[in-house]
Amino acid sequence: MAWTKEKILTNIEKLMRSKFSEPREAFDYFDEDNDGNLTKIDFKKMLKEADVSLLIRGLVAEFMMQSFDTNKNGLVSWEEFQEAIKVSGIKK
Ligand SMILES: [Ca+2]
Ligand SMILES: [Ca+2]
Repeated sequence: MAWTKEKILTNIEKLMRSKFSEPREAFDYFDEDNDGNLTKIDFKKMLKEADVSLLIRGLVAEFMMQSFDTNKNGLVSWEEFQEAIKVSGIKK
């Protein structure tokens, strides 16, 4: 099975829909230390829960960090996360 960007987004969308009632809930769930930011490690966890293959998890997490983290501080804030969801077309 090929892991395209679309397939990964579809899996994440499915996870969001099945497990959380809104994006904020997902964000807070993966923000384990509650500092209001997601790290690359948090994204890896998200990808694990979205059943994305372990082989590409690190790569995809890196890609997500780079595209979500618009101010390039190495963290994804709630504002950046929200914006990324809007742009990617992932619905709650
Ligand atoms: Ca955090
Ligand atoms: Ca940031």
